[in-house]
Amino acid sequence: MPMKLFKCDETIPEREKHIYIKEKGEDTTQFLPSAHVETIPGSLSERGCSYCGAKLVIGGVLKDTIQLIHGPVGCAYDTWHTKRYPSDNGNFQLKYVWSSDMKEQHVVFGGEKLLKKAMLEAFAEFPDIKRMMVYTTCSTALIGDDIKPVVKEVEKELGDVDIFTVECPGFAGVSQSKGHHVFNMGWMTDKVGTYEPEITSPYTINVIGDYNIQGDTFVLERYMEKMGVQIIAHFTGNGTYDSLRGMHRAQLNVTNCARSAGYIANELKKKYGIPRIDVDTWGFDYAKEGLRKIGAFFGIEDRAEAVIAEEVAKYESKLAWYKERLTGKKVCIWTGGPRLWHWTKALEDDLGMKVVAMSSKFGHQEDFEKVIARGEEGTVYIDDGNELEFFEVLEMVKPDLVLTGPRVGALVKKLHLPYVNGHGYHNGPYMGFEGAVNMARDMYNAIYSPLMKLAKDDIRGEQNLPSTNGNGNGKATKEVSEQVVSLVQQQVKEATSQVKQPAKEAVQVQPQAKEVAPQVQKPAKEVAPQVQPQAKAAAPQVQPQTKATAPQVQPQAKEVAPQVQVQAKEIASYIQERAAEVTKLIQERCLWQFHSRAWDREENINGVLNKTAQILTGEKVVLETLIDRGFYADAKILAADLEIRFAWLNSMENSQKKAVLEAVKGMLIDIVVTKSKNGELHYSLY
Ligand code: CFM
Repeated sequence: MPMKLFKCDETIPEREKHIYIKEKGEDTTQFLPSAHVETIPGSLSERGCSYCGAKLVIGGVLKDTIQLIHGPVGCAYDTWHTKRYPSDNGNFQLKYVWSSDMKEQHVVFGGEKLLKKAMLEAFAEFPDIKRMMVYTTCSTALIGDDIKPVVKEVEKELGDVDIFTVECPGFAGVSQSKGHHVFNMGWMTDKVGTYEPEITSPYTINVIGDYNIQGDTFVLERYMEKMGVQIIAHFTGNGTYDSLRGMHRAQLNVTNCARSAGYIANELKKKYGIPRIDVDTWGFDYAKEGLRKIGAFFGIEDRAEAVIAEEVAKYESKLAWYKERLTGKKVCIWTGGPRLWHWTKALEDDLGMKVVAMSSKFGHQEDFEKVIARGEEGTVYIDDGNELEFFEVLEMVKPDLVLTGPRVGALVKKLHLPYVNGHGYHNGPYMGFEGAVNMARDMYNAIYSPLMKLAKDDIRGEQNLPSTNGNGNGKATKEVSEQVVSLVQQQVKEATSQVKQPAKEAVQVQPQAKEVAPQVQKPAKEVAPQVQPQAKAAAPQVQPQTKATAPQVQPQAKEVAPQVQVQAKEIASYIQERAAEVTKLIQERCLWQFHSRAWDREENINGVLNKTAQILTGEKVVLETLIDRGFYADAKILAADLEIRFAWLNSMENSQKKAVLEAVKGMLIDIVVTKSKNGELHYSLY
């Protein structure tokens, strides 16, 4: 019974569809939590509203744009500086927000005049700012205020301003996810292609779905600068309004948060033929992989390797220090959705931690496909979790740490469990190499801090200490405070004694730590002896069973002797077994198989695996279009990974390698398309 009904949900049994515990041998064709559907009445969801998804997550990040919220004042305040996305221009976006401050009279008589007045006032207050976003909210949408004509009037009157209208009231969808969608599609239709950016490098990209949480974007920008790659638009971390209007001029879309911004990446591919490469920007190994993909796309692998070598030399030993102390620690990840799949393997592979429970506020089934493919058996996967479920799951899995937001974090703290802010971070950035170390440091500090242990104790009772000095003002006497201090010191000593203090030299840079690119590491050859010698003779017979034999051997088929047919069967099952190994690896590591729609998944599976076959067999790889190069970049990383992990590959005939990859295609299409339980695969609209 892998779908699980928690005790606390007995009165809302529908919750069973949303909670899954992975068991051995299962994949997402058997079980996939229901997701991105209305919250069940009675379940205290922690989701945000759709307007919030557009304003707080995406639009509000821009550093040069007036954010005007047409509605009551709370809609503006509650989506203002609650998120920590700095910019390099003095944090304009964190300092200011505008509201039309709607009141009852406007609800009764209409708010359009009020909106126009507010827009003109806002531009007048900041005469240097010529860009604005106007958002509708529940109240203005319900009374039917017609925003666009007002926007046109203001644009006409002022002449030199550009305004984007976001019509996504709080009730537009089941969660903030709808706001992402509306913003993406609106920007694509209204604004992309209306501005020509200055091109300063032969290598141009958009970075899509990164919001500069505590400086993440700055880290990525530095890597790209070192590689000589120009970021045309960063959607939307540290971004400007006009740079996002020029997104059509990039050669590649590097997509991080596919949930909030996969839509615009897909539209740019459909309309302008710009390929999309998905990356995981958190985690040491993933950071290497992302840079290598961009390097491969542009043929500047050496530059990517140079950045990797420099960063690894700086941060590897620090990460190792934390790994030693975090290995085996159990962690929960309870955030929006994508960070579940971005982080689970990164924490396990980089730091040896064990991810025991994951909860997604608003992820779609696509996000669960990704996270379940990457996640461990026995891990609990929850969609749209409620507070009582959180308490129950903590009891079940007994984690050492929870990565979640401050609201749920406060609940967790009441149980004297440490939490680290998985949304806005404790002390970021968390992206890239330095970010992986920062994140490890915050988790280490949280887990090993004595505070949570101390919080459980009532030291007054234990030590029989008076709590006041008798004057009724609640001040402890000097003597008493000294006793308290020494008691706390004692407990701190006990709590930390199990951990060695970080030796200074341990966190210093070890320049000798060398980073070897995967393609350079030549694995020892290991032949599958009983099969290999038969390979040549038997290869043709594989054809009818696997649809997968290299075409050039077909003409010999008739000449094969009967006993060879038996051998061929063995070969075929050998191929199938190897294909299953490769499929498992791809399921865990590759994001291209999980794009939002069936056609896109099939296109990627065929495109990447065809190129992988060409690379592995030494054939010429045709790179005519940008889309070809996109497939090639993903294929190159995969081919290198396969060669390292699967020694049998190096001893195979080319025709067999092709047969394996053909079989992999079939298996993947089965899992992520034909048998997929993802209800959105065939939606025509993104
Ligand atoms: Fe993307 Fe985000 Fe996230 Fe998100 Fe978010 Fe966020 Fe998140 Mo909080 S865009 S989906 S709507 S990665 S705010 S920066 S951390 S829930 S998992």
